[in-house]
Amino acid sequence: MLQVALLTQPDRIHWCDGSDSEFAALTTQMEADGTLIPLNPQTHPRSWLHRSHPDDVARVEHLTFVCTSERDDAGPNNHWMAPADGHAQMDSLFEGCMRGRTMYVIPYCMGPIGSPLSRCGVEITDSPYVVANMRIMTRMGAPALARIEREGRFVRGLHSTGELDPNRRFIMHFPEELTIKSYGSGYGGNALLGKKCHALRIASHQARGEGWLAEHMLILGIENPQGETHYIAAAFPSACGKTNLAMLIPPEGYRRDGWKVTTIGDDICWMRPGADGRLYAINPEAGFFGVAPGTSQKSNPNALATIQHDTIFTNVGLTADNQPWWEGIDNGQVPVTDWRGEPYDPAKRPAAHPNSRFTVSARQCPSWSPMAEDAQGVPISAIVFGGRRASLVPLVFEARDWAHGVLVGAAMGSETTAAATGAVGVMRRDPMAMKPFCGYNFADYFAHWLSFDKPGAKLPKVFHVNWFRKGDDGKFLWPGFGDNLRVLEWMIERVEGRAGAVETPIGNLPREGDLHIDDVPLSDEARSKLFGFDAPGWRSEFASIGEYLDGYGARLPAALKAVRSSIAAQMEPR
Ligand code: GTP
Ligand code: SPV
Ligand code: MN
Repeated sequence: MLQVALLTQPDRIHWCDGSDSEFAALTTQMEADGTLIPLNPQTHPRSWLHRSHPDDVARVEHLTFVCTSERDDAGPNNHWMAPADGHAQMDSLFEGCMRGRTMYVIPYCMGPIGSPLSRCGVEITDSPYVVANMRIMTRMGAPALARIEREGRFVRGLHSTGELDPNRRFIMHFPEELTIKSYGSGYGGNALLGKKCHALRIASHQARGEGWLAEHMLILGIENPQGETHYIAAAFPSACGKTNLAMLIPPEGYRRDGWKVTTIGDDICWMRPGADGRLYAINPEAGFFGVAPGTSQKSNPNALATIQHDTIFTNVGLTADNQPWWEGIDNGQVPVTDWRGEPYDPAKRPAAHPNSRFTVSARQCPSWSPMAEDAQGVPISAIVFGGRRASLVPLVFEARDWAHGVLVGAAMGSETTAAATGAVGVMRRDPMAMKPFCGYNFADYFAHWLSFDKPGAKLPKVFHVNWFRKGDDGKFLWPGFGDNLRVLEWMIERVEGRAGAVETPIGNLPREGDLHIDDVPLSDEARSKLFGFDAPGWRSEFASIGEYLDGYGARLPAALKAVRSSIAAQMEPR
């Protein structure tokens, strides 16, 4: 701490206690300097709009580094720098950067304070916006500090918004030292270091050594009419539907029959085997940093209810009476000001940035589960992988066993979104939705996943879904959102050994009759594409998966290669 202050030269140091009064003082100060714009107090009490710098609106994968002593330990999936060079580069940026500013010291805990699965960290930052967001997203303040003092081990994070110059911006990780240095961005995953930097990149590295998993997954509970609850963890890439699925409201008939969905987490999942051999999961976060565009009473009523008060909105538009607005909100209102603070002109830009977000406490969510505070975590019955695939990939299929499930995750592909800077809509491999977040070599990561299959293990079943299959007209073929429960129901029935399926080389697919979709209007094209297996298409997909995996060279586990080759061989025309 002292060293950091000597390097960065702040005028003041503030130790964050996480209290209400501290939060109130910070927001008042940010209202005064324009960092936060208060929203309409009648419609959105204690809520604000923050406009970020227009060049600082998303994660920057090309400026994100994993600095391990051996280059190969970071792997082809990460940008790498030698730790000494990384530190030198970052420290020269940090030199004197907090002059005239306040340095905030944020002790935080990722996960319930009393859980053995939780881990702590301290983020030092010069951004009061980061402090306010970390207060919502983590267990921040005195109880975290007490745990840190007891344990002595914590992740060290240093952050400065710097000049917000994209040419002087780096997000650097030193997993061997449990250290993060982030400079030049104030945005979400670049700056709230507890989130992607700690809970995924550093934690995944730590988890490998300690026998657990840190994943980019939502966690939800499904209670059936018999009152039995199954927990499901699902990995979808950024802006591909985790928040929406985690807060799913069952279709009407299901509600009438007594189905309930509860939310444990919407972005990150830490899992480890329990004494009974099952995987137990916690959500290390305490809030949601969710995508605003597309959130409506129709698509995600739970999210909309959650963000009616005590919410920070970043980069959304405004109505004439200071209500937040985004594309797809569909509430009959109109924006007058866009996310850059200029008069709204649809010819110029959308009102809300496509990666605009809300930060809100998870406790405000109507579907929030008390089990999210459970120190032992929840037992996972099924793991779901999925991406945005306009073509080829059916609605759902089931992996035959754990090793096949690991291949299904490793082979994931998805079209890129606005959550990271760069082109949108380009298909890329995003294994387990962790391409931007795995803090070590993917080859070792796949081996780590495979290692969970050992005597005594009672592993979840693994599935793959695609809510984003399009028809010849370019429109989504599956209604998605609440109707996704129909697919989750099939998974649970498969877990319980009740539902039927057809075997194909890529895994087990439901027949149309295995899903309750009688009241879902689906065209013949939709039915054949959502439930069909396109052999020639998958043959070339498997060739492409093979080429991708070959990029990991000799480190790639032989068992994974063997699963891929055997499926590819089954698909060869005879
Ligand atoms: P991160 O917070 O970036 O990790 O993303 P996320 O996976 O939580 O994404 P989120 O749930 O916010 O999804 C964002 C986008 O996916 C929005 O454009 C949604 O409208 C769209 N989306 C979510 N679920 C569905 C679905 O079932 N069908 C379709 N067609 N779109 C969906
Ligand atoms: C993502 O991009 O996957 C997010 C948002 O969840 S951020 O916190 O910016 O990483
Ligand atoms: Mn995410």
